[in-house]
Amino acid sequence: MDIFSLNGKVALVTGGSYGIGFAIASALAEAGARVVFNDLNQVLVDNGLAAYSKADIKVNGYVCDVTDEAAVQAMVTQIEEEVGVIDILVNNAGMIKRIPMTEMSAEDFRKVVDVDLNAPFIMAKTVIPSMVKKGGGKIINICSMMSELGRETVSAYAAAKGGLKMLTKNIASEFGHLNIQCNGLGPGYIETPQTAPLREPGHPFNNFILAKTPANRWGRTDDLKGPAVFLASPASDFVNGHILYVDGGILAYIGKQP
Ligand code: NAP
Ligand code: GCO
Repeated sequence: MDIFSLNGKVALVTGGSYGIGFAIASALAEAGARVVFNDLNQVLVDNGLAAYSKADIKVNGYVCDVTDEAAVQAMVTQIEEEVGVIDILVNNAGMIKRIPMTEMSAEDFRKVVDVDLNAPFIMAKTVIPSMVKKGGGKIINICSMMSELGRETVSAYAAAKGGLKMLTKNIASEFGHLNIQCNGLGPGYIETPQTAPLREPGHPFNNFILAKTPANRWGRTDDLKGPAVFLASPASDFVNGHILYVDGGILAYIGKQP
C-alpha cells in the first residue's frame, strides 16, 4: 500500500500547534512526510513544538500570520531553504466569531473572512509556483459543515467556508493539468478548543449535535487522520476539487426525531 506513503514529501500545516492541525500533521508524519507547521505567535509555536516532541515527531515550527502575504512569502522561502519545496499544503489555520449577524461589525466579518478564506488563497498562490516546477503537489483546504449549511451567529464563518469550498474547486480547475490536486476536508463537529463552548455541560447545542449526528458522538481529531493521509498521498492523484466530509453522517441525516 505504498500509494498511501508520503515518504520524501514536505508537508506544511498552517495553524498546526494543536487541535485538528496537530492531528493532521501527526498523521502526515506517521505516513512518512517531513512536517513543518506555523502558528500565529511564538507561544503557540513553542507549545506546538513541545507537543510534537512529546509525540516523538520531528517538525520545524514557524511564526507566521497567514493573512500577511509578505510574511507568508518569507516563511515559504525559509521553509524551502531549511527543509525543501512544499509538496503538501494543508490550509488549517482558522478562526470563528459567533455573533448574531445584525450585531456583527463589518470589521469582525472581514477578520473571519481574512483568516478562513483570504489566507488559504495567499498560502496556495505562494506555494503553487514551486509545486509546478517540481511536477505537482497537493493542497488540502480544511472546510466545514458550514461549507454546506448555515446556522445562527456564524454568518462570517459560513460565508468564508463556503467560499473556501469554491476556491478549492477553482484551484483544482486551474492547476489540475499541472498535476496539482486541490481538495477539501470537511470536519463535522470535532472536540477541539474551538468547539469547547458548545460542549459545556448542559449546553443545548451538545444534545442538538448528537441528535444531528448518526454516529451519535462528537468527532475526534483522530477521525481526520486517515482522510488527510488519503488526500495528501498518491492514492488520491485522480481526486480533484472534491470536498471529503468527515462528519459522522451529519450532512446525510435529517436528525433524530424528538
Ligand atoms: P482553530 O481554533 O480553528 O485554530 C487553528 C489554529 O489556527 C490555531 O492555532 C489558531 O491560533 C491559528 N490561527 C488563527 N488565525 C491565524 C492566523 N492569522 N495565522 C496563523 N494561524 C492562525 O482550531 P481547530 O478547531 O483545530 O480548527 C482547525 C481548522 O478546522 C479551522 O480551519 C476550523 O475552521 C476547521 N474546523 C474545525 C471544526 C471543529 O469542530 N473544531 C470543524 C470543522 C472545521 P489561535 O489559537 O490563536 O486562535
Ligand atoms: C459552530 C461550530 C462549527 C464547527 C465546524 C463544523 O459554531 O457551528 O464552531 O462551525 O467549528 O465548522 O463543521
